[in-house]
This record gives sequence, C-alpha cells and structure tokens, in this order.
Amino acid sequence: MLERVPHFIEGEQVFEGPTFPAYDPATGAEIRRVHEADAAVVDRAVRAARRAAPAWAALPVAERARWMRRLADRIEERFDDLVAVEIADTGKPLEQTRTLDIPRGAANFRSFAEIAAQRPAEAFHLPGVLSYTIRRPLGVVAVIVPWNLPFLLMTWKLGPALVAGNTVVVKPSENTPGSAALFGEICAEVGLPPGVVNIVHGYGRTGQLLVEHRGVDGVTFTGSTRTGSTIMKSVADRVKPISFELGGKNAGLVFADADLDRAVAGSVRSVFTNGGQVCLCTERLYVERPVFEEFAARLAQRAAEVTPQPMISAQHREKVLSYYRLARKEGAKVLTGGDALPGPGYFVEPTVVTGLPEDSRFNTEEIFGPVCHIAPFDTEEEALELANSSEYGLAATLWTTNLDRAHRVAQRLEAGLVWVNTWYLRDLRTPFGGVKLSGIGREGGTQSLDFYSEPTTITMELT
Ligand code: NAD
Ligand code: 6OD
Repeated sequence: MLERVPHFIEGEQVFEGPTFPAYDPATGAEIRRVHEADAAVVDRAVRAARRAAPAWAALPVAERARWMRRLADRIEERFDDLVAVEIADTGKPLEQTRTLDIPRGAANFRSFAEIAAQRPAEAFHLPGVLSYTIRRPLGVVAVIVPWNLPFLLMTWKLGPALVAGNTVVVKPSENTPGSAALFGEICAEVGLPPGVVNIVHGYGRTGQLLVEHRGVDGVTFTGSTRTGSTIMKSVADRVKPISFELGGKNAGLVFADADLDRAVAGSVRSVFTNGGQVCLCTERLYVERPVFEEFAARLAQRAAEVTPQPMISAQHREKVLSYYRLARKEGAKVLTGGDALPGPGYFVEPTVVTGLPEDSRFNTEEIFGPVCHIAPFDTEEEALELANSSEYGLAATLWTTNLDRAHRVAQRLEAGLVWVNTWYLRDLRTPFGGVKLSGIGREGGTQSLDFYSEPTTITMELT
C-alpha cells in the first residue's frame, strides 16, 4: 500500500480529495499518493490561517522566535526522516541532503528568529515632531514552492513569514510533497498553535486557487518566470504584495588570470550541482581566449566524471533532452555528453557544448539541467556585454585573481547575486533575488522581514 500524503489544516492531517501519484525520480517508481486540494479544501486552509492570525500576530516577537527555535530543534531530531523523504522525492545525493538541504531548514528558522528578535524599531525626530514606525504582519501569506530544493526553499520563506507574525498556507510542488508533509507532522509535534501553518497539496491549479483566494493577503513564490507572470496577473485585481524568485540563465566569467584549478572545480559545482536543477546554476560560461581551450578541455573531462543525478520527472527529462537535440541541430560542438542515460529513473548525461550563437534558444532559455554552453571572449568589456545580454539576471560568477577587476566587473554585472571565486556561498542575512525576468523583491535577512510586514508611520506634534 502506497503512503498517502494528507493536507495539514488547523493542526490536523486531512485526507480529502482525489489522489495523484508522486514518483522517485531515481527509479521512476510511484512512491506516494498525494491528496489534491480543490477550492473547498483551499478555502478551509485559508480560513484556518485567518482564525489563527490575530493571536499569533499578538505574541511578542521573542515568543514567536522561541517557536521558531522549537521547530528547528525538532527538524534536527527528525533529521534522518527528513533526509530519507527528500531523497525519495528528488533523487538527491545523500551527502548534499545531509549537508545542505535539511540543515538549511533548521538554519532558516534559527537565523530569522535571531534577526527578527534583535531588529530595532525606527524613530525620527524633528524639533517638536516625533515620528516612529511600527511593522505589522501582512496577515495570511500564500507560500508557493518549487521542487528543486523543496525543504530548503519552503523553510526559507516560512522562517521570516512566521516570525514576522503571519500565518501561512503552503502549496508545495506536486513533484515533491514529502518533506512538507513531514513538516506538518513536526508543527503538530512541537504543539505549534493550530492554523499558524497549513499545507495543501496539488498541481498549479491548487496554487492558483490559493493565490486568488480573497483571504490571502500576500504571496511569496519561487518557481519559473512563466508561473510568476501568471500569478502576478491573478493577484493584480486585489493588488496583493508579491515576492518572486524566478528563473535564471546565469553566466560564469573566467579570466585568463584566474586560478584555473579553482575555476574548473568551481564551475563543475556551479553547472552540475543537483543535476543543474538549482536556479543559481551556471548555463553560460565565457572564458578569456588565451585559456579557453585548456579550460574547455578540463571542464569537459571533469563533467564526464560527474555522477549523474536524476531530472525531477520524465517530463523535465524530456525538456532537457529537447535542448540537447536542439544544440546538435543548430550545429553545436558537443564536448561531452549530449544524450539520455538509460533508466530506470530520469537520467541525462552531464553535457558541455560550444559553438552556438549567443541568440540561439539554447543560449537564451533556461534549461535547468546538467548542461552549459562555453564560449571565448577577448576583452573585459566583451565579457560584460555577453554576460549582461540575457533577459534574466539572477546570479553571475566571476573567476579572477585581479582584485581591481573582481570589483570592477562584479559591480557592472546585471544580476542580483554575484559570486567571486566561489559559487552558492550563502550568508542568510544578505539580500537574495534577481533582476529583470529573474524576480521581484529580495528575500534574506531584514529584506524578508520587510516583505512579510507592512510599516505604519505614526507622527505626533509635541507641544
Ligand atoms: P513552476 O513555476 O512550474 O512551479 C512552482 C510552483 O508553482 C509549484 O508548486 C507549482 O505547482 C506552482 N504553480 C504552478 N502554476 C501555478 C499557478 N498558476 N498559480 C499558483 N501556483 C502555481 O516551477 P518548478 O518547475 O517547480 O521549478 C523550477 C523553476 O523554479 C525554474 O525556473 C527555476 O529557475 C525556478 N527557481 C527559482 C529560484 C530562485 O530563487 N530564483 C529558486 C528555485 C527555483
Ligand atoms: O539558498 C537560498 O537561500 C536560496 N533561496 C536558494 C535558491 C536556489 C534556487 O534554486
């Protein structure tokens, strides 16, 4: 009998609605039946969140911060269960899940608890005038999460939303419901007041019902640019606050003065981590001509040694393979990979190609697989032009040992995040998000707390 995944509403598991299958991408086997929320179930979850909102918002921030630490403690106690469920849903390597995905879940609650509890209020003086600002939670926040880092990204939003005094309804990805369902259990185990966290499962249509619900006061979304655009239209009439972390087509720049060992190893990480299924992954590499041949050969050799990781679904695997076919059709030189890998499971070869025009679909559209295009450049100016030519602007990576150049180039890259001689190194206090088609707003540190609350300025005349 397959495990059935329930919704989590007002502190209770809710086994309602038809079920749909969830698969282990490493084997292709069906592993769960997931209940799909219709309008009635979504409505029930939103109403539960609304009922819980006043009491939760009225708690002192230090008390909500204590709840966040209890959640973090319980995540650590149930570490092995979370690791197992996340691996089953995503096919991630054990090491990555143990060192990144699940520990970040606990860290997300601890960090935002600390930042919120220590945040000072603002006051402004003029002669005879005192103004001060209070911040109030939005109310009920819809939290829409993708499948690539399910637990990490859900908790990245829940930590600040909850500590800021909001109650939430989460809609995990239909592909990866497991860790969210387990998190519902964790909320119940620590005794979190019922209704503060609610979780409904389903496809995009469930997400749509949720963001459109009149009882939802704000939407935080991480996912594709196309879905972000749909959500933006859906909430336009109600002018709901939105925070969007969307897609990318991230560039990596390798200068001839780079430490090549470090640049090759770092680029292998930035292209192939999680099978390229991280929004921050590099899909366009530009290398200064004197080191281009050597860098390309070394990258291709290392790529061929990478342990393949499954694509999240048969459909996503087909999408990635369609870009491999497109590259060949458009005359790319394939340096390594370029094909499917036999099943079971949804595997493709880690792939490096070169020789395609900058305006090709391969070089402009987000592929979200273990693949990059590599091209030479001759000047710093050209490198910047190439990197900035994308409609996206999430992350960029820069490899150089020249300190002046590092700052000069980093400051001109059109991206919300720039890494120099490293990749995906995170300080949770820093603003995180993208420019252009890669998003609206920033999460991280006080920026998250700002999104999840509204300021009211109170001004008094002093006589
Ligand atoms: P997706 O946009 O297909 O789905 C994301 C979530 O939105 C899922 O839970 C889905 O069910 C839901 N959804 C779909 N249609 C909806 C609608 N109309 N209304 C409300 N919800 C809806 O994205 P995905 O395929 O799950 O994730 C991959 C994408 O996410 C990639 O483009 C990647 O770059 C992006 N991403 C961005 C970041 C970032 O921080 N910028 C992080 C992770 C992933
Ligand atoms: O690490 C994070 O905080 C974060 N938001 C990562 C997003 C990765 C996208 O796939």
